Amino acid sequence: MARLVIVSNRVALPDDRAARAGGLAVALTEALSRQGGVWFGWSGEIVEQPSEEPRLAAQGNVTYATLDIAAADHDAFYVGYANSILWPLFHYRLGLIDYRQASLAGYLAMNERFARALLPLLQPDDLVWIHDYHFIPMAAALRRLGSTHHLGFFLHIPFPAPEVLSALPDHERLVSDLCAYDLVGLQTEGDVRALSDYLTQEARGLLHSDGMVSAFGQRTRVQAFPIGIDTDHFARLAASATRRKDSQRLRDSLLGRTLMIGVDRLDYSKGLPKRMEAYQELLARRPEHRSRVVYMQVAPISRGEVPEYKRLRRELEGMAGRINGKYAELDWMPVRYLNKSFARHALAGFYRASRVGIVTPARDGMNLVAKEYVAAQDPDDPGALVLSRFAGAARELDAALLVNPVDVERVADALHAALAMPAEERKARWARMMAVLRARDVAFWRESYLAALAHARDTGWGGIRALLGRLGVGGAARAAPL
Ligand code: GDG
Repeated sequence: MARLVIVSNRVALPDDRAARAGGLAVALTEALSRQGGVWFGWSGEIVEQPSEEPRLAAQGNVTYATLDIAAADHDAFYVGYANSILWPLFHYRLGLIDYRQASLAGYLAMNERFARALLPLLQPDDLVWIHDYHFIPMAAALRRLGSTHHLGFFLHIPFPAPEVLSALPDHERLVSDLCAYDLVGLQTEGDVRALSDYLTQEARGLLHSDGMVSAFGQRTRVQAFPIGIDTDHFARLAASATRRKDSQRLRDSLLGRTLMIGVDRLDYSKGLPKRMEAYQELLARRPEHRSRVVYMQVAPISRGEVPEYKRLRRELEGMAGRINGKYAELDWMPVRYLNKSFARHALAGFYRASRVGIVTPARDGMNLVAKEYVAAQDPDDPGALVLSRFAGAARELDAALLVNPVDVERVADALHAALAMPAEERKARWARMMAVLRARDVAFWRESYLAALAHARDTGWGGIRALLGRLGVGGAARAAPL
């Protein structure tokens, strides 16, 4: 079995319990310990003089390799290009893009630096799986250094339509770099369509009947792999969490009222202001819910250094305050707004205690919260999910109440419908969603991706490149005709 090398911005180090608790981290750690390999990425540290050599830590057959970065590089690469240009662009928020050429230069330079540090750690037959928008140019950087490895990429966020993507200066370069991978994994068929449309319309590429795409003088496979969660484990966690202190404390505090829950990183893609508006609309139009429901929004602060996130935080504090100011009673607070994170088991218990899960992002690659909410429910008395049609998860969870999050009146109607939904309907919808989540859990996602990557190495251009690599003529591989 080939060794596995994972590259991601943050590495779930063995001593970081919080980072290792999430379903994705667990799934990747499992594959690493089965196949042996390396997890490589940023240490999370910003230092004055970062070393070019990664810091290594080993646990069993897995090596964790991390690089520190300098403050200026962090500003250009992470805050600047990744989170102030690519994140808003890929989430269709063109107005929020803060484009600077220095950010692009910093992004490319960091990818080169990470590629240079990674290459000496690689063995010829490794499967290299690179994650997310921070590292789109990593394969191209590795190839320039002579790598003939089989390189796979997975994008966790949406892939934008060609008209949106082409608003990015240097978009051709970004997509050309993406084509240096042997396999490009995206969340949904819609994302695959968007990238394929770009390649054929903007880059005069060709789609082949075997699912391969050729463009920019390269050949790659583009395929959808909707990410899942560890469904059965999360369901067990939620069932056992009901006996834990946090869940009991929450239930006691409700005094018999019905709980609705939202759990999101504090991010403008998650549609939080519109969600608050919809809740306010529900209270305004349906007075029967006043004093009877509580909306709890867990929103841990993220990317606090990006100005747009600071603005969003102030906006939400104002909105929650206004709703509470207008509707609160002596013994009832309509919104509980919590800018903090909770342990995973506590969260599982909160989902289970909630009659309604509200997941209304403006755009989301997948949205794991929607899946976790469903998995956490009591099969005998499940809650109802209100879900944005713009979350990747809406493709699989079509038994949820699907909404357009900008249409606050209809979202308010959907919240009402969820609160009023008879038990039989809740059970039927839940059973349909749970069947999908069981069949397509995170292990299924990981195994399908790795099988496709291994296949890409054995067939097509990937196989030829590997052969050239073994013969020691790797550097020439990229220039060969298709
Ligand atoms: C990106 C894409 C895609 C949240 N608050 C707490 C907490 N969380 C956990 C949730 C969930 C995860 O964070 C969030 O995942 P999402 O999928 O909802 O969103 P992003 O962070 O934006 O993730 C997204 C995902 O990548 C995977 O491909 O689905 O579309 O944007 O697991 O439970 N966890 C704990 N405490 C909290 O307070 N422990």
